[in-house]
Amino acid sequence: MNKRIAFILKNMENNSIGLIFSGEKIIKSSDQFFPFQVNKNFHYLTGLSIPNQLLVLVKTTETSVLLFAEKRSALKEKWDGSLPSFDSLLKKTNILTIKDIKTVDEYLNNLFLSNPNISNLYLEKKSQIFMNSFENKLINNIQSQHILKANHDYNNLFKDMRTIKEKEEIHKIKKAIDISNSIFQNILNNLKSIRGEKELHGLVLDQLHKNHSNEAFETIVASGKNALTLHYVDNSEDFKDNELVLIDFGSTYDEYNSDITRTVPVNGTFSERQKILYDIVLSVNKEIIKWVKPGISLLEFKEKGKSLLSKKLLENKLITKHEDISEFYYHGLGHHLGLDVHDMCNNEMILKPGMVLTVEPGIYIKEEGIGIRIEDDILITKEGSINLSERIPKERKILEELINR
Ligand SMILES: [Mn+2]
Repeated sequence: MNKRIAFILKNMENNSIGLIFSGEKIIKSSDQFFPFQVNKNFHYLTGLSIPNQLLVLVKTTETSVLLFAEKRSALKEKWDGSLPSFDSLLKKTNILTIKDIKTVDEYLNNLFLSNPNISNLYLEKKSQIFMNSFENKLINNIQSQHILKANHDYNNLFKDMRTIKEKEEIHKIKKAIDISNSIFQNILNNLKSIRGEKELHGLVLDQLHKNHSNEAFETIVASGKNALTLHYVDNSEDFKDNELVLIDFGSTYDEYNSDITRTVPVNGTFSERQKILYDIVLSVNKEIIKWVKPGISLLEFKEKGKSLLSKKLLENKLITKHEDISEFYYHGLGHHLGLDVHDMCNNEMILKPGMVLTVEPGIYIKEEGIGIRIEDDILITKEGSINLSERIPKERKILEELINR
């Protein structure tokens, strides 16, 4: 049994059953589906990214682990490609009991019949479950047919495990960051010939695909005043001379993500005003990375970003009192990064070695139509932190040099 599944089982109460679904394809329109996104908790335990599967964990006098999966079918294969055999699922997951998903109702009925003491149900509480989904139906059936005294939220167990990354996970995040680095170098090389946001977005997509990667989230290419909108994803405007363009982009590598933001002048040269503002954000980005270490709470981390930024804005007379910072900086300093871009975390947990966080201070000045954000991905270590995205250029002079080369 793998140690992640063992940890979950160990922390479940006796006489309990837990269900973790891999997820279903979501309909986009008519017979079209969105690209499948696996439930990351399911992937974390199984290493699989296949829809319509279910992991069942049972803890009575003994424990059992079962994987329910779709069986291969010749017809389905003609339309959707082949599914792995149960044998290969066994090899990949080390889960010894693999059953046809069609038999799950029968299995559960027998289980409850032969184990009348099972009274705890573990699920991942989700913000949204689709009413007609297989998942929803199965959960409703269990809840209506069996008396379960407690519904437990699995997320609490996953949060503790998933926030501390293992070596292999850090390796995958680094791989995703490497892809982001090569994309950004490409952007700099081509920036002067790119006409606008859409074309730049196209370059990001092209480079992602060349690297066998995908967008970790909808890429933000925001020039000029568009950078004031944090979730600007239209990416449809042409560049105007002397503008900055903010690019917030992420790559995926084997379900892990990177999340990087850089802000550069479209014509290759920062104006005097842009220089001042850029250097404020860059210095805060660097100071935070130098300062952050184990023992700091997530709240302290966020407050530090705010206080450093407001100090610099005061010095530069952009604001007259600390409280005004919220006019110019209106998002968090960073978040956990991993299988999800905004990775799950226990907000109460202090920073510990093995956590991966983003550091992304920014300033946004409405009157001047300028938004600047610089985001790196860091690993918390015993001594402090390592900037995993160190190699992605952010020094003003180096950016200008690379754009104008
Ligand atoms: Mn981010």
